[in-house]
Amino acid sequence: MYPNWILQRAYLTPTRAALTFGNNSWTFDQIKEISLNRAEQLAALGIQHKQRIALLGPSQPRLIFMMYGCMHLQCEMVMLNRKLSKAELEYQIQDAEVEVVLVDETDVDILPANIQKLTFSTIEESKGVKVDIAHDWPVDQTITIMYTSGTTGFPKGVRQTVGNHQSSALSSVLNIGLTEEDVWLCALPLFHISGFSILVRSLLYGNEVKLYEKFDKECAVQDIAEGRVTHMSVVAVILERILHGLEEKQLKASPKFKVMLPGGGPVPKKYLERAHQLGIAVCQTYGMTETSSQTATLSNKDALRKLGSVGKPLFFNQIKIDANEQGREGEILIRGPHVTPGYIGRFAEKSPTIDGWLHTGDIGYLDEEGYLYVVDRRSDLIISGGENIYPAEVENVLMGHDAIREAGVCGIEDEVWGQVPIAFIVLKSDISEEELQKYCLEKLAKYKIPKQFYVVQELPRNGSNKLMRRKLKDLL
Ligand code: S0N
Ligand code: AMP
Ligand code: MG
Ligand code: MG
Ligand code: MG
Repeated sequence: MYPNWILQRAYLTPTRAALTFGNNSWTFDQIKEISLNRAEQLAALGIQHKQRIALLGPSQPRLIFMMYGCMHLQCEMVMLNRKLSKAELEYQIQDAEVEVVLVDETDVDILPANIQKLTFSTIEESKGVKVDIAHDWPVDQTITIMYTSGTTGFPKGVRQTVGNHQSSALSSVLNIGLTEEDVWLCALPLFHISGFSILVRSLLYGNEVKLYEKFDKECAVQDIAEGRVTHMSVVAVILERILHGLEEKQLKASPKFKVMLPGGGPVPKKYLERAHQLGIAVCQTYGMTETSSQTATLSNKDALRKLGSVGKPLFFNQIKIDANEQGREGEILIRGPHVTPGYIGRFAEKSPTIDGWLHTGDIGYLDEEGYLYVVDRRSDLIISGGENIYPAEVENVLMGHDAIREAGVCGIEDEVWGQVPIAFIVLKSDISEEELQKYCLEKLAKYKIPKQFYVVQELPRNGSNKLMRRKLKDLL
């Protein structure tokens, strides 16, 4: 058993700053009080101990208080991505067998109409009832469930347990270090593990989180240049915007700024070099939903010597490469206490590991000193601005249209987003680009909609009629 993180942190350091949002701040004790109140209010509205619920809302303190209220009730929290279409949200809500979605008023219209909802205001304004709050949590208790796309085209709900989050946070600090004076800037979505893991680290170490509702270039540049924050997690697009902002204003990072943690996809070497020129200590990291964030991270000391590497595995973790005899490159396999015990819903029976090793589908190699390089992403995964797009998912949607006989989707390089999807379609009957766009908007998150549609006579297929996605680009 492990202590309820919220109660334990408030007990250890009640008066320490926990959270800042705009001009408002909360101590750990205040957060405990508010979240206990939420737990009582949720219970009064019929939310049961250990019930699986879903959450949807912008990154504001009230979302965090709601999540912590759920955590006191030991609920399993399905974290919904605000960028998804109604159809995609409906799939996740049904797959997770969630009965009720706790939703911020502003996001009610994002949800399908037929879903049972409780708005944050309803909860915040209700009168609570006394509930038993667990002071200890079992290591295998599921805290969060996050959906990540799959090669089959159906997103999988990944369990992230007490043990997964804790070992992730612990190995993170063993590597990059953290003190009680540190302030971690959280501008990544809380529904992704990149954002949520910042909260877990804060509860475990007692450091402050500065929360942004969404990434804001001007504010981030000021916070970094003036030393108001010490750590920040970013994806490549965000890193570039910050670098640009600093360069534009001829500013440098404050010496108080300690670590920039870019991950979630490849980071162009140019960005890393520019960051160093601006005095930013960058530690490139490799991690995923299935590992509750970082698995390997490059130390700043090695940042230039090992430019492009994602570093060595963190203390509790092991990485090995499933390479064939010819070369040192192969699939990256991961083992450790941060690896998910499994999926929920339609993939519940599918084990994420084989003999304890998570098969990532990413291709990489370890150099002679044991540093990991990621050379190619999982199977056909497209990463646009840190958001994942599986071609199969988009293809399934396209082929669902009556006018489309076949569809093939792949990624192309993009200056802004790293990569964007494009589609090749074989038509059954005519369809306008406009109609196609409208249809896609109903079914897919905006970032998943192909930037270009190319009508072709046939798609490249192999002898067994399987689509050869890697050959799609040759059709251009
Ligand atoms: C990059 C972000 C901030 C862009 O969003 P922005 O600028 O706020 O855009 P909007 O105002 O919302 O929309 C404007 C237009 O741009 C389109 N758009 C938005 N996002 C994308 C996108 N990603 N790709 C393509 N287009 C996009 C909108 O549709 C809109 O279009 P129009 O104008 O036509 O309406 C935002 O995308 C963002 O926050 N991205 C990051 C998401 C993220 O956190 N990804 C990481 C997920 N991976 C993990 O969690 C595992 C790895 C991990 O844990 C980690 C990752 C990073 C750092 C550290 C760690 C760690 O291990 O700790
Ligand atoms: P997600 O499913 O959103 O958690 O995305 C995780 C995936 O992002 C990994 O499996 C990799 O394909 C990719 N990824 C994460 N970090 C890096 C990195 N530093 N370099 C290259 N790819 C990365
Ligand atoms: Mg994923
Ligand atoms: Mg991603
Ligand atoms: Mg069809």
